[in-house]
Amino acid sequence: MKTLFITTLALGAFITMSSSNCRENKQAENTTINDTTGKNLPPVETNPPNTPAYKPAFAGQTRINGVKTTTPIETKVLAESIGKPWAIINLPGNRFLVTDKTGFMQIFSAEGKLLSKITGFPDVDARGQGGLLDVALDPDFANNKVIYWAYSEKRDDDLNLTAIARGRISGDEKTIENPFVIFRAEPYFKSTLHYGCRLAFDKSGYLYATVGERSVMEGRMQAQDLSSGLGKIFKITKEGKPAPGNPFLNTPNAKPEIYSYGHRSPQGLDFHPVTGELWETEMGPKGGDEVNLIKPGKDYGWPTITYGVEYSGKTIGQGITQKEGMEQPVYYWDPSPSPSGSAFYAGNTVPEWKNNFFIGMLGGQHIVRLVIENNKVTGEERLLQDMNERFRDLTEGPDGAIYAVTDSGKIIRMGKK
Ligand SMILES: [Ca+2]
Repeated sequence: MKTLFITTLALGAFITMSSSNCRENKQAENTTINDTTGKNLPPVETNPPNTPAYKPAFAGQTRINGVKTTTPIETKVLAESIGKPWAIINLPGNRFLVTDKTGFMQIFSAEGKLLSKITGFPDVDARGQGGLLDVALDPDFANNKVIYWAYSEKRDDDLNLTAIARGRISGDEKTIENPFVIFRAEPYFKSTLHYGCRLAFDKSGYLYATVGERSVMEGRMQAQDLSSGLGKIFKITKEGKPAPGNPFLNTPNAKPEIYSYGHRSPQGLDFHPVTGELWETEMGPKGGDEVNLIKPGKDYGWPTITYGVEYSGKTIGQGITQKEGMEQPVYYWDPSPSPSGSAFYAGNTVPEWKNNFFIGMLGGQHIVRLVIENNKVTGEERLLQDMNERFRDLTEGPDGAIYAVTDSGKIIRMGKK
């Protein structure tokens, strides 16, 4: 095991050092390899960047030192062929609630046994990246059985948008009762891409929701437009009204539900277990996937600034990565692993994971573990790379393991051996 590990390290260092890119060579020289602590390893990314001309705004903003979990970990496939899961969250009673993109939800035991299928949701537009997306429990769920979900809603004229609805799970846990839409991220658009939409409640009972810019040029430009609901993170009440204190309540023509703007395709959202701050993962263009620390009223730059380029290789806008008044990502990836659902690890079962940020990667086909100290990323690890799965979402279970769902329809548990 150890021999294999050192061989992997040596290979990684060789690939890094043999690259023609100066930035990478410098990092490799400064790296002290320590295989007993699992820290200070070479950066996990060894492929050349798409945009070598773009430099990070600060040290450690990309290609940070690698880390490796030293606690023995085991991985188990709990369920297969469950459908097209998009989100997994904890349910009371040591169970999981899993959404299915095609328009229903399922309840699973911690062992991966299907306990119930919940139907009766409003129709979803499941074309492309759309469908029944994220779900969140009402903070008083134990008493009221109310849930909130995000989905793509289609009109008769074929236009669609991201909508957020609420409803109650029936006593037999087979249907959704009294579903109704509390918020629509208007305008309606003709696109089947970049809906968002991740949901998260804060401790005060306000709901945050990410909405993408629909991947068409007109929508992209609206990410900077406060009168449009595209490319935004919203903060709303349980009734879908603007949260009190929202940053643009008094700005003429601005949507009062907006919390932050300038987002592209944000599919991960969670609160840091210690600081309570809101962290987001966002799919950027080619070479510009981001992790952001979300603050009220801030502009996260899309499409004005980005570390990525068009899929054709063409620069975006003026080809700039920084601008006064626009937030820098805490971390970015180039090439793009396409970050999806994410969760902080708040447990103690794997002590070295405490307060780390775990992110499911789609194109990258792994789970990333980011060590975060003082709001900076200080280490990165790739987990479950050998499974060849697109990891759509993940959550920390009550047993201190990570539970993930994949596009191939699996539920996977990764926890202490
Ligand atoms: Ca950004």
